[in-house]
Amino acid sequence: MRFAHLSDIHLGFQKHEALQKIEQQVFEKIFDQCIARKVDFILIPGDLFHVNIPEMRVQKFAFAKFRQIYDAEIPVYVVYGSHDFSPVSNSVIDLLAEVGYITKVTKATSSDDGKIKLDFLVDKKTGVKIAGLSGLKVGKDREYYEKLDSSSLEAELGFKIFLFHGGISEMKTESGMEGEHMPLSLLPRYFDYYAGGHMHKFNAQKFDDHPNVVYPGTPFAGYHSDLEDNAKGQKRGFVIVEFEDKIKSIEFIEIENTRIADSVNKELQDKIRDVDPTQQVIIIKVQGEMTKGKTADVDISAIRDELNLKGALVVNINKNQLTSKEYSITEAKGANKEEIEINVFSENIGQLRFEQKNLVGEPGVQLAKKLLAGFVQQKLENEKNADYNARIKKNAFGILGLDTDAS
Ligand SMILES: [Mn+2]
Repeated sequence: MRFAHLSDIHLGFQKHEALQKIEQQVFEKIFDQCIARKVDFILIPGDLFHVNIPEMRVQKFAFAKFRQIYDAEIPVYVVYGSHDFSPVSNSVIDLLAEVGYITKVTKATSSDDGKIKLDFLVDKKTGVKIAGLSGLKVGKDREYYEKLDSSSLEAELGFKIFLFHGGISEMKTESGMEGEHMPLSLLPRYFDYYAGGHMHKFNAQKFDDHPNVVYPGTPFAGYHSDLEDNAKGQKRGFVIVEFEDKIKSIEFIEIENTRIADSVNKELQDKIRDVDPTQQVIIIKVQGEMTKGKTADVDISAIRDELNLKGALVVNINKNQLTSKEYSITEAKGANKEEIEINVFSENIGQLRFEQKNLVGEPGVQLAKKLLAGFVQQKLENEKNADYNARIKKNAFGILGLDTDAS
């Protein structure tokens, strides 16, 4: 049996259209994987939405996706996060629960002595017992947990999962974006799995009385700093847990979110929004090293157009100091086509690290030249595509000195 655990999706956070698209694509990919991997149920401990009532575009998207999960007969168990929380059940979470696409986990009653008693709900198919508490606005959480009647929760037998939304001191990271943290001891003990939300980076730890405390982190972004972390290569995704009567494995599934170039473009756009370029000479220098993507994808013309449109006198943008870890081709000049080609090869071959001597240096340039000549051969009249492809391929392998019999 297996379940998926995701959190802090923050649907509706992005204002920029290109980023809204990524926000949705990432969520779609996760749900697609949940269906493909046949998970028995999905846990979402909070901040599914960025606000309790997001704009209609976001709601429409979410309802369509949850409908798919519902049709695939995968139950979804949810608690509020600090962002989509509503003290009076005025959240799109409550709409989704009302139509039956998701189930709100928190079943709390207060007893006469001021204690808060939580009831379990039981997942029909697996028999797993689930309890949880919603995230509240800052500072209120701790009060709630202090009043929690833990003993009845701890005494319950069977495979148990606890959903919560909040920072735990013992799992604190350097990011400092999560606000207050509470000690782990406030969470009831002896659950098999603690499905956490609120912390935006994947974090899974084991403790004596709390065997598996897991935060999948945001799959894309819920703070602006998340986008910066993404640009620095922070892995994003969700978690899939295999279990029988005990946990068998906890796997972090990475979901590719953004091309680095997109976040550079976004950063540039944000920066120029703050300046009034009217009648000004604007000089922008972009520098640094991109961990992924190509420098060519950083779209300077869009920035230039926007500044010109706003009445800038002269716009001068320079990205010569921007480099990428990924291979990118530097332009080269020459008097004719052949010279340009050779210069491009000579300029760029230094980026390659191969042990084979014939692939680097001057021999490499000569080899590249021959290969290019091989590739630009036209298709013969009446030649079938398959025959043409085979001929070009065979020729290329021949130039590389590779045995083609196997192919
Ligand atoms: Mn969050």
